[in-house]
Amino acid sequence: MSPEKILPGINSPQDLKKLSLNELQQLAAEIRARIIETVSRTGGHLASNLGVVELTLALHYVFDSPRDKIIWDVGHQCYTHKLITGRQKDFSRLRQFQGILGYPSREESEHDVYNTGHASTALSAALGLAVARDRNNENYNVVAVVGDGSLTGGVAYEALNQIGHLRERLIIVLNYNEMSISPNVGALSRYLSFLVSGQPYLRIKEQAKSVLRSIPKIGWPLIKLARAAEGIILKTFFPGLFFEQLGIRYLGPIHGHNLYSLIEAFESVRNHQGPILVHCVTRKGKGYRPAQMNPEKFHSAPPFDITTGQPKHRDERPTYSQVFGETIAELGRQDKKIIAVTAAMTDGTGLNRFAAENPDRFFDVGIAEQHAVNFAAGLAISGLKPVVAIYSTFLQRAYDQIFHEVCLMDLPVVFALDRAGIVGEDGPTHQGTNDIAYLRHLPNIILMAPRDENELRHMLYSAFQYGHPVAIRFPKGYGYGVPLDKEFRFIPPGQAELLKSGTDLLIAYGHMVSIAIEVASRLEEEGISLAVVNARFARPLDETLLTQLARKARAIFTLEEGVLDGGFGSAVREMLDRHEIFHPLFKRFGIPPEIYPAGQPEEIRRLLGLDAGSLTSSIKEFYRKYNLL
Ligand SMILES: Cc1ncc(C[n+]2csc(CCOP(=O)(O)OP(=O)(O)O)c2C)c(N)n1
Repeated sequence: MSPEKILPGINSPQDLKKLSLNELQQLAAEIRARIIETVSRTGGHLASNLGVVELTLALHYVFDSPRDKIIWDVGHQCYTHKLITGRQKDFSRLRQFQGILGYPSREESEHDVYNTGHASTALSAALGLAVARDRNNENYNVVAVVGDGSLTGGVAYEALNQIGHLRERLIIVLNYNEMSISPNVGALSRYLSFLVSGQPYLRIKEQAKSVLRSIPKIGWPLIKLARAAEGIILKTFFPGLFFEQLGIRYLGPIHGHNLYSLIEAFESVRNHQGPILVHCVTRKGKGYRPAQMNPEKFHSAPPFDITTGQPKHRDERPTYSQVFGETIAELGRQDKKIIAVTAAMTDGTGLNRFAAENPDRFFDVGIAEQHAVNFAAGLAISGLKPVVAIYSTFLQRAYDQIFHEVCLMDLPVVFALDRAGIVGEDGPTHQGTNDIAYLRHLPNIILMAPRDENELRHMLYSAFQYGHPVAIRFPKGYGYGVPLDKEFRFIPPGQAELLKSGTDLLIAYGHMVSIAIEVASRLEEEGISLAVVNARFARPLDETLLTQLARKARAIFTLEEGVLDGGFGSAVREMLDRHEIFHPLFKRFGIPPEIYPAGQPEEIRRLLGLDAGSLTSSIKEFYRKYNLL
């Protein structure tokens, strides 16, 4: 007979505290099963979440949330936390429209202290909370849980720098699994695995022995010297020295799936005065073989078959990332100066092929978008041709580097902005809707967006020839399955494409072009005639074509999957103003700057009125309102 289920009775972390160690272990198994079952339907961050089940239970067993504050870095590993903090019922609607988010959300629960989604923020936030606690004469623990991948982000070091300086009471739980999304990179990662390997202890012994052996036994002064030497060696090789030297106590490494060890470790640091780091070693995908064997694929998985681990839906069409990846590999074969740079997203951006073919021309810099851009500037100034592939939302991190290091010097760096526009299930932190607005005003930059995956190829080919900074934005997910031209075609900067003639004007940017064509053809049946332009560029705009069409039009509509304020439509409006074309009626369709939820991209487009049906109705309504029919 199977034992009674424990999870249904866990409504808050308080309920954990009544459980025995055996019961906690059973609970961990139930939680794993629940996460696997749910994510197999909804998609989500499976491997990371399976890796922190015991760690999360131990934290909530020892600490007293919400009085004690637990902050999750990135937040993609918060599923166990959500399940035991009163959200079991809603968990089946994880990452769904009007369901619960896959990241911490203050709006959802008092146990979610800090909203996250982007990496490396937990340490700074935790320090802020710790300082505020002390200023307010309060007494609780602040715990930041950060992965070794997120520890590659520069802001984490800015935080460590101040944490070691202020020495506030603060607990850092380092979730070490040797993985970012891909295997973790960099010197610090190497250092952490050195700590885990047990080598520090061996080295201490060996080095101490050899130094002592080399000192002759000639009286106390030399023995003292020997002790001092041993001390130096102990300091040099003492585990966690890096953190210790910064003023942060180090405890570890701790077995991150052993509840007893975890609870003991957390108990022992609970009352520590000052900052302390607990180094826990976990395994991504723990408890589900396909995820354990392939944590990269299961970092963020689409819905999958539990038995086989294979994705449920297969599509013959390539994704934009795949087309980007194949194209950059092809261009890389032709031009050996092309260098690809990614910030911990080799797989996501489709750069695997390029990386495999050109290991010496590929750089994964870690979760370090600012550094990636700065590094690329250095490459470009020396005559190489860097392409920096980063998701639209994460490139926000590097705004000043794009301005100061690339655009001001007019360096030919190509930015490939994947996941631009609505990304769907990951929700507010991941929507790639700001890039047009945050790039459009920067000096020298060329902004482009392909109407389909075939045009992406030509744009990428052209971008390397412009000799200026270029950003190409393209959406998440599948292309249209259009045939891909073998020969590359050069697109001159600022050259738009008139796709259909008409009385009035609909100008679309990027993948919204296909929706524009559909809208125009639906409206044609209603007696509304719209010329349709594939703008291709948000900067420079095709001023010749657009002003020529605008002068004849009674109404102009712009369509983009980006934030309206400062976006593509604004660029067109400003350009018409410069040409003193004031008379046509003008309406922009895009995204208002409010936060909007997670869900399928189609659901969000409908919500925002950006699907073909809603746009057709809105334009018809506009014609009625202004008597254009
Ligand atoms: C600024 C930023 N860049 C990139 C990402 C994409 N991303 C999400 S999780 C992740 C890896 C995090 O690794 P780690 O912190 O070790 O957590 P793990 O998944 O291994 O538990 C990356 C690169 C992000 N969330 N934020």
